[in-house]
Amino acid sequence: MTDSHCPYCALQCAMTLTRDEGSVPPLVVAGREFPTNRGGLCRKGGTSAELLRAPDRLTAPLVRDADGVLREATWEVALDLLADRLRTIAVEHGPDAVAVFGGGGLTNEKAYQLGKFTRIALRSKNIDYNGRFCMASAAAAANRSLGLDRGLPFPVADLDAAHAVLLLGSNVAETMPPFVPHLSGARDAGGLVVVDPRRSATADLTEEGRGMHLQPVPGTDLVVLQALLHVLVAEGLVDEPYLSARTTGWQDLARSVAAWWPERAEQVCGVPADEMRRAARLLAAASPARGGAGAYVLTGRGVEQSRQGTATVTAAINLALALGLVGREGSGYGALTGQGNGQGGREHGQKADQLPGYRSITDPAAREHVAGVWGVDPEDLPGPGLPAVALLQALGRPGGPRALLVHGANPVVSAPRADAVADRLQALDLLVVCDIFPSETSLLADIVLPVTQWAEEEGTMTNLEGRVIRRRAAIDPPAGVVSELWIWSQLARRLGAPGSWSTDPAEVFDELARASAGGRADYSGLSHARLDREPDLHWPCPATDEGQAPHPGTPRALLDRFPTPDGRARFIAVDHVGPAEELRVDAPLFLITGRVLEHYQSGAQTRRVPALLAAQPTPFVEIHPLLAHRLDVEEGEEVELVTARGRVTAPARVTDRVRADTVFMPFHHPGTGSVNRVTNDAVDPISSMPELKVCAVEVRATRAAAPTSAQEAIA
Ligand SMILES: Nc1nc2c(c(=O)[nH]1)N[C@H]1C(S)=C(S)[C@@H](COP(=O)(O)OP(=O)(O)OC[C@H]3O[C@@H](n4cnc5c(=O)[nH]c(N)nc54)[C@H](O)[C@@H]3O)O[C@H]1N2
Ligand SMILES: Nc1nc2c(c(=O)[nH]1)N[C@H]1C(S)=C(S)[C@@H](COP(=O)(O)OP(=O)(O)OC[C@H]3O[C@@H](n4cnc5c(=O)[nH]c(N)nc54)[C@H](O)[C@@H]3O)O[C@H]1N2
Ligand code: SF4
Ligand SMILES: [Mo]
Repeated sequence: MTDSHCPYCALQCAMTLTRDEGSVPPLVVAGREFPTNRGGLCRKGGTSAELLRAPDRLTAPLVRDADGVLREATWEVALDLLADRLRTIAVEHGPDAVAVFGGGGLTNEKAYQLGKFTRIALRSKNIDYNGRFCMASAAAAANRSLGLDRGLPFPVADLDAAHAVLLLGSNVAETMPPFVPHLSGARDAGGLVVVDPRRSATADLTEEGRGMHLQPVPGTDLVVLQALLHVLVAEGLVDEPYLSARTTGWQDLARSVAAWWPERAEQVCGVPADEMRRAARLLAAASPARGGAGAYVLTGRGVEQSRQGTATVTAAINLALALGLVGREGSGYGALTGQGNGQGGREHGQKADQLPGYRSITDPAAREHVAGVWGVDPEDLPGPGLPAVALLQALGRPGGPRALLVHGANPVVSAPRADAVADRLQALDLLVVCDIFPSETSLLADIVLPVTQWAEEEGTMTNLEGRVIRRRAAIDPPAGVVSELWIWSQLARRLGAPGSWSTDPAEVFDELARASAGGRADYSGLSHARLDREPDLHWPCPATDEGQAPHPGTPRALLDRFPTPDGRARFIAVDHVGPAEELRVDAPLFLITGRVLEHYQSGAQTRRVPALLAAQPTPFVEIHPLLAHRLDVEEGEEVELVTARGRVTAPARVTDRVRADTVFMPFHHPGTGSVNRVTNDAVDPISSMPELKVCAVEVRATRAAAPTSAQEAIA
C-alpha cells in the first residue's frame, strides 16, 4: 500500500494506492483521511487508476516521417534528432526561437527543472504555461494588494467554522466535491453567498435558507463587489481599527465606491439592490469586528478569466480588507487554485517573468542567487519572455519562435481562439509534445515523447492551501515510458548545457529548495525525507541554522504583517470596464464557459475513462426555456454558436439554470463542439490572462441555419 494524492485538481485529495495484479488496472485507489478531503474522492479521482493502462497510452517516441506520418522510433533516434533540430533552429534564428509551454499539473520538481532547462540549456527567454489561463489574475491581484500569492493563505479546514462565505465565480460542488463539507458552517448559519450567472450545483447549496445566490449579468462581478463595499461604508460596517492598523489607501478607496449605490449597480449587474444590501450585512455580521464567527471571500475562474480579472479580484480583496478579514485567524480572502500543482507550478520558474522561489527574473539579486545555484553567470540568464497568449500568437511568425516544446498542456482544446492556435502550431518548424496520451495537440507534433504519470513517479505537489505534499510511485510505468527529468538530462547533455541534470526527484527537490531560499515561496527547510515524516507543512518553510529546530512551516500566512514594503495591505481602487466584446445585433447573447464534474480540463485524461465518458459523452449548450422558445430550439436539438472567431455546434440542454440572455458551454471536448474555437483571446492588461469566460455570441438551431447557408451558396 502506498500513500499518495489524486492526479487531478488542486484539492489534491489523499489516496491509498494498492497493487492488485489480478485487477485491470493493477492498482486500486481508495480515499484516505486528510484535512482537505476527509477520506472523500470525487468521481474523477475514484476512477483515476484507469488512466494507467488506457488502451491508447503512448509507450514509444513518435517521429513524423517524410510522408507526414507519426512513426515509432527508439529513444536514441528521437532524442538525437530532437537535439539536432533544436541546435539548428537556435543557430539560424537565435535561442529565443525555441519556446516552451508548461503545465500546472507538473510536479514541483518538473516545473523547476523545465524553467531551468529553458533558461540555461536552451538559453531561451520564451517559457510560459497553462497557468496563465488559470491563476494569473488572482496571483497578480494578491501580489499587488497583499504582497503574497498563496491561493489560500490558510488551511482549508479553517473555513469550517465560518458563518459567512462569499464564493464568486466558483462551482466547487462540481470542481472540488470533497471541498463542499468545508462550507457547512456557513450553510448552517445561512451565510453561503454564491455569485454565478448560472444556478450551478454550488448555487443549489444556498437553497432552503442556507444562503443566497446572486445571478449577475456575465462579466459584471466587479460592480456587485463595488456595491457591497458601498453598503459597508454607508452603513458603518467597516472594521475601523483594522483599517488604521493594517492597511493603506482606505480613504481614496472609500471615495471610489461612493458612486456605486446598490440601485445604480443593479442597472449594470442586474442583481436586485436589496439582495446586495442583504449580502453585505450578512458578511459584516459574521466578521470578527462585529464579534461574528468568521467570514471568507473566495474567488474562482468565473470572475478571474476576464480581461478585468485582476481588477475584479482586487475588488474582492478590497471588500475582505474593509471587513478586516485578511491576515486574521478564522477569516480571510483566498483564490481557489485549480490544477493539481497550480500553486507550485507558479512558484518555481515556469512563468515568463519568474525565477524559482517566486522571484522576479528582472531582479538583479534574484538572478545572482539563482545563477549561483545553477552554476552559470547571471549575465547568461535571459530576461522575461512572452506570456502564454502572446507566445502562442507569435509562433511561426517573423521574429517569433520556430520551435515549441509542450509539457503538460493541450492548448488545441483549452486555449482561447483555438483554431488560430492550431494554425500557429502548424506554422512552426518543430512542435514537440511530451504527454501520456495522444492528445489533440500531440497529433499536430513532429515529435511526441511518452512520459510517466502520477502513480508511476516520485515528487511533490503544492496544493491549494500551500501545503507541500508527496506524490509517490506505486507501480512501474509501461516499458518505453520515461520521466521528463530523464528527457531533460539527456537533451541537456546533447546540447552541451552547463549545470547538473539529476533524474532523481529527491535531488532535484533539494536543488529547488536551495534555489528558493530567501524567495517569497521559500522551500529551503523542506526535503522529501522531511515531507515523508510531516505531511502538514505549508510554505514558506525556510532552512534554519544547524542545531536549531526546523521551521514549522506556515499554515497561516499574513497574520503578523503583510510582506509589502510597509507591512500593510494596500487598497487599490478599480473601475468597471466590462467584457472585451459588447453584445451586438449579430451576437446578441453572452456565451459563458466552465466545467462539468466528470471531465477534467481539455478532457485528454477523463475522456479516456469509460464511465466518465459515458456520463458526459458530448459537449452541450445550456439554454434558458424562454430563449429556446424564441429560437425555436428543442431539448437535445443541435444548435450552432457563432462568434467573431468562428462557429461550433452541440446539442441544446434547455434549462432555467442559465439567465435568458446567456448560454453556457463546457470546454472539455475537441472537434466541432470545442467551445474554445469561438472564445475570445483578449487579455487582462495586468495579468495577461485571457477572457475565457465571457464573449458575445449568436445562437441558432442548425436546421434554421441550413437554408441560410444554401441562400449564401446561391448568392
Ligand atoms: N470537474 C472538474 N474539476 C476541476 C477541473 C475540471 O476541469 N473539471 N479543473 C480544475 C481547474 S484547473 C480549475 S481552474 C478549477 C476551476 O473551478 P471553477 O472556477 O469552480 O470552475 P468553472 O466551471 O470554470 O467556473 C466556475 C463558474 O463560473 C461561472 N461563471 C461564468 N462566467 C461568470 C461570470 O461572469 N461571473 C461569475 N461570477 N461566474 C461566472 C460558471 O457558470 C461556473 O459555474 O477546477 C478544478 N477542478
Ligand atoms: N473556455 C475555457 N477554456 C479554458 C478554461 C475555461 O474555464 N473555459 N479553463 C482554463 C484553465 S483554468 C486551465 S487550467 C486550462 C487547462 O487546459 P490544458 O492545459 O489543456 O490542461 P489539461 O487538459 O489538463 O492538459 C494536460 C495535458 O498534459 C498531459 N499530462 C498530464 N500529466 C502530465 C505530465 O506529468 N507531463 C506531461 N508532459 N504531460 C502530462 C495530459 O494527458 C494532457 O494532455 O484550460 C483553460 N481553458
Ligand atoms: S476533488 Fe480534485 S483532487 Fe479530489 S478526487 Fe476530485 S479531482 Fe481528485
Ligand atoms: Mo485551471
